[in-house]
Amino acid sequence: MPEFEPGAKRNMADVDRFSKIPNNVNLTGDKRLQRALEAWQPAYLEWWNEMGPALAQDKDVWLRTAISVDADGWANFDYVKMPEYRWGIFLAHPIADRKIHFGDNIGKPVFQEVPGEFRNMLRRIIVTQADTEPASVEQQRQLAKTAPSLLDMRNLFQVNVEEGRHLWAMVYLLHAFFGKDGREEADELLRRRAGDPDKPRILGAFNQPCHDWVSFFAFTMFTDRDGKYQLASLAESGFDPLARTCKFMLTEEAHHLSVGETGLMRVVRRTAELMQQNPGKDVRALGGVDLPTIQKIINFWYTYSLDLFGGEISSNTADFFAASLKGRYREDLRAEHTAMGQVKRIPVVEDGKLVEKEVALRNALNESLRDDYVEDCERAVRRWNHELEKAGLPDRLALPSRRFHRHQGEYSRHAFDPAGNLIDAKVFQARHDEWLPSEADLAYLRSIMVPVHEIGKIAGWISAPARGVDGKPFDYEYVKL
Ligand code: BYC
Ligand code: FE
Ligand code: FE
Repeated sequence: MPEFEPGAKRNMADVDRFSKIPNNVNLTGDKRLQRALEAWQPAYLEWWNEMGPALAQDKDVWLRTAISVDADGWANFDYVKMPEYRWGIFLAHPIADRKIHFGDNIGKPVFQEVPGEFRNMLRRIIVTQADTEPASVEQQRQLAKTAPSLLDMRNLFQVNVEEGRHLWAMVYLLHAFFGKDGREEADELLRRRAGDPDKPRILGAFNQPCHDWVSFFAFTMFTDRDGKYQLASLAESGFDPLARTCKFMLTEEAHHLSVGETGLMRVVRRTAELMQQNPGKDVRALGGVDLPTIQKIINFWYTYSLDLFGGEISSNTADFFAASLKGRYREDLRAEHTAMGQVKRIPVVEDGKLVEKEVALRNALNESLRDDYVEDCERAVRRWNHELEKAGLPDRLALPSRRFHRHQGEYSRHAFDPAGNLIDAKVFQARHDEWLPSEADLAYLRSIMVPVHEIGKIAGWISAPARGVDGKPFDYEYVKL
């Protein structure tokens, strides 16, 4: 279905690889926009140097850089020093005569400009999305210092430069379509800081510390995966520039998710190996990550990531959908695109008991998207459990209930155990360290995070990946330290 339409007016220039800002949005054809973005660029680089990776900024890294959105251009590998990475603005090719396919504007031509009545709503969505990108780079800033291998270090840097590019993707939209307040929002994106009590990032997960690699893998597995579902919903948008931007971001996002999912799998595999070879012995005494600790890290990042979908019952999400700005996951595959006259049953707490409440579907779209996400996470957990099974171990990992440890939505006002039973807040406090990483657990993880910088070597708490990057072997010099 997607077609390249050579005649269209806007955003149709070929890729400009060699100007200050590589792009396929014809920046040279819009001098004002080009000047505004070129003025933002030094501030971005300043932020990158201050808040980007704290190691190896001056070293050659085997990185992929997008130089076009076509099959032969989006994964161009070479040695690059991170500050010289070509952060560019790339939108997926437009689809000829694309029509809005959900919500109240269904059937109308897609918006190429921001409809006045939806301006604030749209800006809020874009700013919220944008804010997560630099936040994650800030959270991961120190991790290279303790990378378990050069390949892992390289993967971290790949994720970081691409999150930087995703920020560029959103800042382009703010500058191109939102005038003065868009430019102000773009500046603010470089001022907020993950975890800073005075100027925190917008969403909860992006203010949590991520100081060890098990947490990093859980972050890319669970938190980046929220990104996949949010971007997929925005890729359906009736605001065409947003849809096309998000569509191309998703191409890069797949790597982040695979770093997380296979990363956790490699940790589980190593733990299973240690348990199998040393029956009855304490995994920590062997320098590994014990299963209860892995489970607690999963519990922490999974639940903070569940929060990123917003409240179970949300009029915001109904408004976004009605305005045709944010669709559902794979809206195109659904039989019905108005979400009217339908309900979803959601368990809520009433008079101290869990009861099911019927909610108009449009108000329950955050929860619908969360359903798709939870299913995807369950698939990954089955894969990790397969490692335990192969090692002949009876232990299994599991996702906690979506009511457990929530800070947003219906369940945030109550306490639940990992099975989803309503419990007293005092019980939750008392059992906190059983269910979530304690200070001691995190200190233990940090203690085993010793850097391994030799080519082809791997830390003792994780197994080596099955494959290298870009067809290269594991023992390739992914970072020239
Ligand atoms: N933390 O109606 P509600 C990614 C606020 S990740 C703090 O329940 P709504 C990435 C909410 O803003 C993807 N506050 O929710 C991953 C609202 O505040 P106001 C990021 C929260 O609006 C890894 C209030 O609570 N993209 O790309 O339906 C690395 C009530 O809101 C949180 C997006 O998020 C929270 N977790 O939905 C790098 C997409 N949740 O207005 C990158 C854009 C809610 O009352 N964002 N609140 O002050 C959206 O579509 C929506 O804003 C949300 C919230 C889905 C986040
Ligand atoms: Fe991203
Ligand atoms: Fe990502």
